[in-house]
Amino acid sequence: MHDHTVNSTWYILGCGAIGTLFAAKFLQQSIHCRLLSRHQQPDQQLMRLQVTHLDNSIEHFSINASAVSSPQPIARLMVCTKSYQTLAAIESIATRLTANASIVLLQNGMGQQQLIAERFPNLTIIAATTSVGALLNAPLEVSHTGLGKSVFGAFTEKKVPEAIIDSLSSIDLQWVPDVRLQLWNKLKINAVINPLTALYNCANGELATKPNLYRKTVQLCTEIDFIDRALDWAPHCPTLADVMAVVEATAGNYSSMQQDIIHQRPTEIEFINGYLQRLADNLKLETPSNQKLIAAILLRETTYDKS
Ligand code: KPL
Repeated sequence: MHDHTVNSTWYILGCGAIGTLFAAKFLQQSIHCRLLSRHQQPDQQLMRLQVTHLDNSIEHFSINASAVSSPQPIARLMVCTKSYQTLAAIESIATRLTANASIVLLQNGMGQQQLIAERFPNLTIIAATTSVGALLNAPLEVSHTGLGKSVFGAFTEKKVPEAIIDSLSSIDLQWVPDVRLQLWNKLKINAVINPLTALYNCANGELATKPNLYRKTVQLCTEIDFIDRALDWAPHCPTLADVMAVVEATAGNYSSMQQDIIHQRPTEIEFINGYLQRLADNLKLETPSNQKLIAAILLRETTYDKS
C-alpha cells in the first residue's frame, strides 16, 4: 500500500450490524476500509459484504480482512464492538496504532470512552453515537432497518484533524461540538428501555402499553432525572418524554439487551445502568430502581446455560 493509502484507510473493529453497515458506507463513498478480524481469517483475504437497504435493494461490496496479528500500521480506527469489549479489542491491535492515530468509538454506553482516552492520551479520541437501525442477518450481511441520526465529536481536548472530520462527514456522520451530551441523551434512553425489555422479555412498545411496565418506566425515569439535574453539564431534559418518543418509534423492535439476554450473551449493563449508578453514588443520590435492575440483569447473566 502507498503511504497515503495507509494513512487514509479506515480499520473497523467489531463487525456486528453497526460495524458492517458503516464499513459499507465507507465503501459506497470509495473510501478505503478494512475489517479487523479476530478470527483466523488469512490476512488480506477478500470478503463479500452485503447490505439490504431500506428500500429492500441489495448491494454487494468487496472488502479486505486484516488479521489482528498483521503488521500493517493503523492511522484511522473505528470501533463498533460492544462497550465491554472495547479496551481488550483495542489492546489487541495497540502496537499497530500510529503515533497520531485517530480512534472513533461508535458504540452504546458510557465509560469506555474515558478508559480509552486514559489508555491512549496521545491519540485523537472521537466519540460517536447512532440511532440508525441495523440487523446482522449473517456475518457480513446487514439490513438497514431504520433511519436515524449519527453524530460524532471530539471526546478529549485534542483537535480532530480536518481530514478525519471530512471523511466521517461523507458517510452520514454529523459533527457535533457536544458529543458527550449526545452520548448522555442516548444513555438515558438505553438505561430505561434496554434492561426493562430484557428482564420482562418484551418489545419496546410494551413499556407504554403494559401498566406495570409503564409504572417501572416512570420510576426509573424519575431517578435518572435526579442524576441529570445534579450534573452541571447536562441539559436537564425530562427523561420520560425522550424515552416514550423512542418507545413509540421502535414499538415493534426488540432492544439490544433483550436480544443479548435471549441469546445468552453478556450485556452492556455495566456501561449503561452501571455508569448511571457510578454517577449516582458519586453524587450521593439514591437510585433503588436502577440498582435493582442492574442486580437482576447480572443475575440473569450468571444463569446462562453453560452447556
Ligand atoms: O438503542 C437501542 C437498543 O436497543 O440498544 C434502543 C434505542 C433502545 C432501541 O431498541
